[in-house]
Amino acid sequence: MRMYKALLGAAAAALATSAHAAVLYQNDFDGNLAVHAGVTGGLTGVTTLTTATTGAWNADGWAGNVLRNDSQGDPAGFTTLSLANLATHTQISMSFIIGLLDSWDSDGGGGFGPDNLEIWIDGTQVATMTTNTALGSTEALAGGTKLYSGFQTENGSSYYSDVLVDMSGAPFMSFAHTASTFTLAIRASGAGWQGAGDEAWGIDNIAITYDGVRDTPPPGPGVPEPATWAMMIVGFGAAGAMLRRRRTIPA
Ligand SMILES: [Ca+2]
Ligand SMILES: [Ca+2]
Ligand SMILES: [Ca+2]
Repeated sequence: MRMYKALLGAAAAALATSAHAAVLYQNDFDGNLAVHAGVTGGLTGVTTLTTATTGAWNADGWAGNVLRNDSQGDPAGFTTLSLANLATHTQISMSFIIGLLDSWDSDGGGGFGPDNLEIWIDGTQVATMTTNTALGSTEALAGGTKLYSGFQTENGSSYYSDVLVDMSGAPFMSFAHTASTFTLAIRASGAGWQGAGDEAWGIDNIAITYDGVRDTPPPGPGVPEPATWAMMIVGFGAAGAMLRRRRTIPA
């Protein structure tokens, strides 16, 4: 009987994990905005948009409108995505492009650095980024992949390089999560942060998926997918063979 119970447990687990990823939140600032059914909330704080110049970076998804935060202070103002009433879920995966825009001074001296970008999830800072398009010698991209550096992607000037980073592969972008609320917050900080026309950061192509499933229609046994049926049949067959074998052993 223990074997049967184990197999039934495995079959139940297979059913539970057969849910497909759903879009929790998606925004390219060009009209493609999606929020999972029933989820409330959105962007707050600094939400100013500007337009990316036409160039090679457009192919990577830094295109059309991008959110640009050039607020001043140490720390500077947050751009925050706050979502509530998430469906029951266990996992969240994010992807977006970060732009470190204009003249970043990394760890530069003379009072112009450090310049930092902080990424926070649910009230905890998970990453710090910087680059040295002006002063200093440090570039730290928090596990993201540099897509482009060479022009200022908002005005086509080559005086300073904007650094565009695909964050999708960074380790903190996929994580276990079960709470019904979710917050992604990003801000600049550092004693040398000037903001305004000197340094800014931006974000585009936000895509956040999760394994959230609404309980409608009401939960029931459902119909297992073909792969699950195959696993159950193989499993029960193996258990039957084991029981038959056991019966043939002389007492
Ligand atoms: Ca865009
Ligand atoms: Ca600067
Ligand atoms: Ca600075």
